[in-house]
Amino acid sequence: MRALAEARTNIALVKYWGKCDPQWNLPAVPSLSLTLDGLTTRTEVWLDRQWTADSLIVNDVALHGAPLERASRHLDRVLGPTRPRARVTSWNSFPTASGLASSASAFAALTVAAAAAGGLHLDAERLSILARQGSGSAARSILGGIVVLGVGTPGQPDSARATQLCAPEDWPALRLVLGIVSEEPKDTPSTDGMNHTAMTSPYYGPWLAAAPGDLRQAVEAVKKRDLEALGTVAERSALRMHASALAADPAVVYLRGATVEGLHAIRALRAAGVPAWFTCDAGPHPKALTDARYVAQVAAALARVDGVRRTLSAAPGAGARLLEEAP
Ligand code: 2P0
Repeated sequence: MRALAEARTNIALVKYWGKCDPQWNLPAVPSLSLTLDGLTTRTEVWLDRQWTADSLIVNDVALHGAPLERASRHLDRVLGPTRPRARVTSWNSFPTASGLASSASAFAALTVAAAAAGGLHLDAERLSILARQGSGSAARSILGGIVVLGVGTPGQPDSARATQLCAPEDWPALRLVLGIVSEEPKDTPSTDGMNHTAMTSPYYGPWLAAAPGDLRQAVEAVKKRDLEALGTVAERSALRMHASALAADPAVVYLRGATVEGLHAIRALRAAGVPAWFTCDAGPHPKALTDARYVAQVAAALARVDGVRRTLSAAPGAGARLLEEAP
């Protein structure tokens, strides 16, 4: 059996940073994200009982070691330990080395393709729970538009899944502008960064305490389609996440000069009347939440920042979907 699926990456506006149960990959804080149109992973899963090992090809390069093991563990999770071996072939519509090839679109597409190839017809709730165990942010890429991922209950693998708050067509003018800083892989993978923050940062407790309030305000803002209120929470949540990481021992520092200059450029735009709010993930790229009418201005401001190599902009995108199924 063979199946092809696609999923888009997503950027959190209220950040997920920390797990309450690492074994089941359950988040310690709720998060809210925007699924991004145009930043797509397509993944084909081919299952055959005659094969003796799994293989993984990403953008025409065969991967071995840790990435292959992580994909194999995810296939076991979706299809059970007695499953046939798989050939997984994946393509990103955006450069893998840009630091945007997040695990979100990868594990969302892999979950949908693996389930279909195994003849399982799973609903979005089940797909999101499975995708989350591959990577927390992947739970959110199962759905389109603006998505909420809840907090988990330790020991209960089904306790955290994503739900859609706003479909892409319900806020079509929303945009995320991304300033691409470096094409280097990051030093600290997000899983390690958040676990180290949880173990050593004196600011991790305050981060956990502030997150539910940030989520509540973001949900209210989305319901009212209030860009200013949503942007305000998004910028605050991103900076609080980085503050907790910066206070770890030793510090987890994803920010680069261009990231901080990007933040100042976005704030300067705002002071001049342009609606734009900063966010940044476990990497150096400054990103801005804005409205379609201001994309050119925001992209130009980010492009002027020293160290920003180019910019991308994305509208709200659709959730993961199955493209083909074949015997
Ligand atoms: C987010 N990030 O909410 C946060 C903000 C990065 C910074 O979710 O350990 O790769 O696989 O569950 O999903 C990146 O973390 O972590 C992430 P795991 P994941 O988007």
